[in-house]
Amino acid sequence: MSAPELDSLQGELLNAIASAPDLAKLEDVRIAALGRKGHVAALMEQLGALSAHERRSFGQAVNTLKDAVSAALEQKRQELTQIALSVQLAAEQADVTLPVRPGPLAEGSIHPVSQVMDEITEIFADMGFSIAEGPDIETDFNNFTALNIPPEHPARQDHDTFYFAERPDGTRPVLRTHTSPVQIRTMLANKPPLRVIAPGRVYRSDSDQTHTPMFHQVEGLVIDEETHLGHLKWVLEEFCKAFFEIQDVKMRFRASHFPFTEPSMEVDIGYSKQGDEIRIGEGDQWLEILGCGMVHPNVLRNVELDPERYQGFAFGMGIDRIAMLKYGMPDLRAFFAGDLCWLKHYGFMPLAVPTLAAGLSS
Ligand code: 2NL
Repeated sequence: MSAPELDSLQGELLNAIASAPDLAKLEDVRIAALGRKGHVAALMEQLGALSAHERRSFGQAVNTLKDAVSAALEQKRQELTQIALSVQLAAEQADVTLPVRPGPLAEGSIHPVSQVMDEITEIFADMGFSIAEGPDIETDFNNFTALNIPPEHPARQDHDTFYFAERPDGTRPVLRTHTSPVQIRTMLANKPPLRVIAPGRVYRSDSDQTHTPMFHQVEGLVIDEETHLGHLKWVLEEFCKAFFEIQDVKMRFRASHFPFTEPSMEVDIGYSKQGDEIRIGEGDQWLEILGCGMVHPNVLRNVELDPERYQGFAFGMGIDRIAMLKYGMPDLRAFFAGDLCWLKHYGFMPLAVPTLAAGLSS
């Protein structure tokens, strides 16, 4: 190949490099020029047929061409890389002002009853209570007899309680009508001092606008040698302030009657209503939220505790009702209807676990 031919080949190659539209096309040009079967390799093969003198000058000329092409290729490669990066950056631009997509976590939510149960256990755990659980199916002794509920008591009647068929040994299991049997089990299995709460499902044969046959309750129990009614009032006041997330709470303790406590009280909380909004803790209207009292000596005897030595208090409240109150849910029956719209609206974020430090429901 003559010198002018080499010049024209170099011109062609440089043109091809200059007009390569992208990195892939540039790579094609590089292979055609510098590859194993490319132009430069073909020129090198011609060297062997030349005289020593010609070989030297031709070799130099081919090397010059090779260097020129290599340099042009490298420069073009850098140019195209830069362009490719700019195109990619423009295409992948993120608009940080767009709202965050909720993602899969938003598809499932915590039921308000579970949320309120978690809030309540957090508050009492902070006061040093342990959380106790027991079975939904109970013995007649744990659910009634131990609690000083006599055989002829109306609570035992078939139309209030879900009884199972009589067992061969003559016993008749029940779906627990309150979580008190959990505390009976606790007292039978542990020595005082005791400080427990028992949250869970309970069952009564009752179904109308304001009652469902399964509902949720939390009960508390403290047993030691000196706990008295003053402690009970303080614990309940602290609970109400923490639960309703208010500084001050107005409470009223009314004398009442339960077979398992003596004395017994029902507790009302003060509220006011402005339009549709209920304000807890102030105002001159009253709402009953729980029942409580000092544990009846007969209950202590039934779990082999000496009432001359041990005493304590107990309380019980309905979770569903106070959940309705705190989160403004008007219809109890929606709680157990499994309506996805309702759950989405009233449900809580799964990872926002209630803590006193972070705020129970923030
Ligand atoms: C209410 C009233 C109450 C208790 C529950 C209790 C448990 C034991 C011993 C004594 Cl083991 N008492 N529980 C005491 C007073 C009231 O619940 O209105 N619940 C919704």
